Amino acid sequence: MLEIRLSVCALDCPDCCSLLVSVESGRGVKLRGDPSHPVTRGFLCGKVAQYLEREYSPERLLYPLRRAGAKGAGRFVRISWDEALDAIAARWKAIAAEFGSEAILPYSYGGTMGLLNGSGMDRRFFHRLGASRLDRTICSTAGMAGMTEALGVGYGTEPEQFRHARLILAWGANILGTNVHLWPFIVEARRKGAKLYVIDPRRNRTTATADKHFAIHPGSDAALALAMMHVIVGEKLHDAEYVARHTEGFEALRERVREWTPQRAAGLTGIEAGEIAALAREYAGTRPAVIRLNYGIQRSERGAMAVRAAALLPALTGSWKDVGGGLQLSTSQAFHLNRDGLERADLQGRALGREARIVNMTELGAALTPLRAAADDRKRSSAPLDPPVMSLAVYNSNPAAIAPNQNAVLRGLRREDLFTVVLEQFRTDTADYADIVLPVTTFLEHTDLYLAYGHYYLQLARPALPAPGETKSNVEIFRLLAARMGFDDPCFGETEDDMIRTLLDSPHPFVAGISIERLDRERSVRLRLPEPFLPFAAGGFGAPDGKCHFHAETLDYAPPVESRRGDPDLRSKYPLELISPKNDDGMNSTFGHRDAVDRRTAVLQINAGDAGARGIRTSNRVRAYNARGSCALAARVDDAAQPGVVCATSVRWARRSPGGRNINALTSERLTDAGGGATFYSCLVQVERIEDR
Ligand SMILES: Nc1nc2c(c(=O)[nH]1)N[C@H]1C(S)=C(S)[C@@H](COP(=O)(O)OP(=O)(O)OC[C@H]3O[C@@H](n4cnc5c(=O)[nH]c(N)nc54)[C@H](O)[C@@H]3O)O[C@H]1N2
Ligand SMILES: Nc1nc2c(c(=O)[nH]1)N[C@H]1C(S)=C(S)[C@@H](COP(=O)(O)OP(=O)(O)OC[C@H]3O[C@@H](n4cnc5c(=O)[nH]c(N)nc54)[C@H](O)[C@@H]3O)O[C@H]1N2
Ligand code: SF4
Ligand SMILES: [Mo]
Repeated sequence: MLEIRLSVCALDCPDCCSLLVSVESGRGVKLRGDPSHPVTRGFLCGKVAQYLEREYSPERLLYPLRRAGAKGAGRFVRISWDEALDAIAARWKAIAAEFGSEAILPYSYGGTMGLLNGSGMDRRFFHRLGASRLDRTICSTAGMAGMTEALGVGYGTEPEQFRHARLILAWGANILGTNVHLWPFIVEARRKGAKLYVIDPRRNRTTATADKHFAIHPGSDAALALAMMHVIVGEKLHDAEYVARHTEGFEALRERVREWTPQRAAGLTGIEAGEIAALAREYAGTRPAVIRLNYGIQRSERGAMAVRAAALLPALTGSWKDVGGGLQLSTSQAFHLNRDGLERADLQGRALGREARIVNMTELGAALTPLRAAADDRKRSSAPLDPPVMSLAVYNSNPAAIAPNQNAVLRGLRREDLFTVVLEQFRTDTADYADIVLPVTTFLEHTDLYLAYGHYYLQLARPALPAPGETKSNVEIFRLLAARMGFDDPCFGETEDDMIRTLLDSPHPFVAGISIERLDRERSVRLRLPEPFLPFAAGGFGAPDGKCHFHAETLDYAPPVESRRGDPDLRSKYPLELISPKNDDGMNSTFGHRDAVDRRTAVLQINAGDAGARGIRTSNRVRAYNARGSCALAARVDDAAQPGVVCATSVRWARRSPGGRNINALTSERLTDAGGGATFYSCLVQVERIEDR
């Protein structure tokens, strides 16, 4: 008998699709996008259309495992849940007694966007334990810092309005690869004559279809935005009325951007001055004009400033007034749910009598190798940790593959005195280093509530498929661990539905009228926002006075240390700028077990001139390297990467790469200008051909 069940895609993607799961005798046979969902509109991306391959993969982890070989060797024996939970509880009690509970560090990120399994029972558990807190900076905190500085809040234009735009700027945004459900709205706009311009250092599927591609130097976007402001203000193309009513600090801004001539920006961005001026005029002169920023713009050392400067543009032109205008980086902060009630940070007080220390996840390598890190001369956000990290609890993440400075991370994970627990679906690079592996359910198998970061619909998913083997959800595992640790606070006895009710218990008008009963009926519910939603048409910015503050005194740009205009000593040794953007068929490292994904992430794109100078031809094996490490790849010589830039789409499973190192052996733990973010795309390397013997 064929039955259609509803679900929600939990992957770390702005689209947060609504799914239809065809189920036959308890087994999933097909996944489709829900045609009735206003953003999903009946289709899925290629990688999730095939998700049932992953769901039923023979590589799924089905039973708890205990390590039976050297760390990293990947040899394990099956144990029972009781043995696994008892072993973990006993070890954590011993570590807490000897070193203090902050010697235990949770490490999680985007495996699931579900609130309960992503930041629910786990947070309660680690707060009550008094573990170190993790600053989750690996992806978006630089951009969020920039947005917040500019707008005071972190949300913007809804995707449905892109169909009304006449000019669309995709800025560090590979829409066809990473945000494909925005695309139909862009197609609709272009059918009515809209133009799509893309600002991106490399050619990709999105630039290939665009009306114009501005091949900017990595990490120089703030200079471009400042020069656009120079033209807009200098030529009085701004919306004087909007600026007067809804912004603060315009006179100082006018002074500030005076020096940011297109000529000056041209030298920094690689985009000709005439092109910059024309772009600024067209942006200010076209209504509506909308900007899609994505996180690609903020993975550089100047990432926060890049987002901040770009986010000021629509306030200058008054574009926020237009249906189909404005800007979107994320929509997530409009979901004013009761996260405090879900996460229960107050439980730290029970454990420690204070808040626990914070460890930045981007600096995991340094956190796990404190002595080595202290010997490093580079500037760090914190001193070596005391107490040291003696246990790492990894879930929803694969740090051995995705974290920067991989050699430091792996050195840390190999420490015999580090007790590592990994909750996983697959035997990832990180699972190979675990002392205990716990098998978890997929999003098709558990209940969760989902906000989105690319639209304004809140969604509920119930299990669509049975959980295989002995898998359990993160929520259930942390509930069981709480019992083992003797935590008797009532919140550890809550059901998933209790937790959802807590989340919905919020006084904010955006979530008014949304109950779990309504979610069970409708599954996808629009936040209570006007249609169309124009967040800043009449001010309403996050600052107390409701205005957009230019703060011109701190608005500026200097090239990243690791860039073509950065540190001369580094540049002379490592003259190429490496970017490692998302693979269109992947999801960070989640589909690393697929051969097709592995092949695509094994390639280094290099410009013909740079390749020629090194005797490199397509298909040659090459080594990219710098002082942090090296990574072997297959060269592809073309002009997709501009001169001076090399590009490897990410993230390959390190285990499948020669030498067990992927591209993150090259990337650094240096942090962004604000927000403490990762700087994956500010990375200088040298490339050489590997001679065949
Ligand atoms: N298919 C697929 N989809 C995904 C993911 C995936 O791995 N694969 N990952 C998900 C996640 S975690 C995230 S955060 C989002 C990210 O979504 P995006 O931000 O769209 O993805 P990125 O590939 O990081 O960057 C987008 C583009 O920015 C360009 N870029 C790199 N450096 C710069 C720069 O300095 N300036 C400018 N202007 N552009 C630059 C890259 O070449 C890339 O084409 O995608 C999500 N969706
Ligand atoms: N070089 C380079 N490195 C990067 C990036 C880049 O562009 N270039 N991108 C960075 C960015 S933007 C991000 S967001 C990070 C992403 O880094 P991560 O958040 O670590 O993402 P994934 O690599 O997809 O790993 C997620 C893991 O969670 C597991 N998982 C899924 N659902 C569940 C669940 O319910 N429970 C548990 N316990 N596990 C689950 C999956 O099996 C998968 O192994 O990578 C960063 N690293
Ligand atoms: S990864 Fe993104 S586009 Fe693909 S199904 Fe999931 S939410 Fe939709
Ligand atoms: Mo991300």
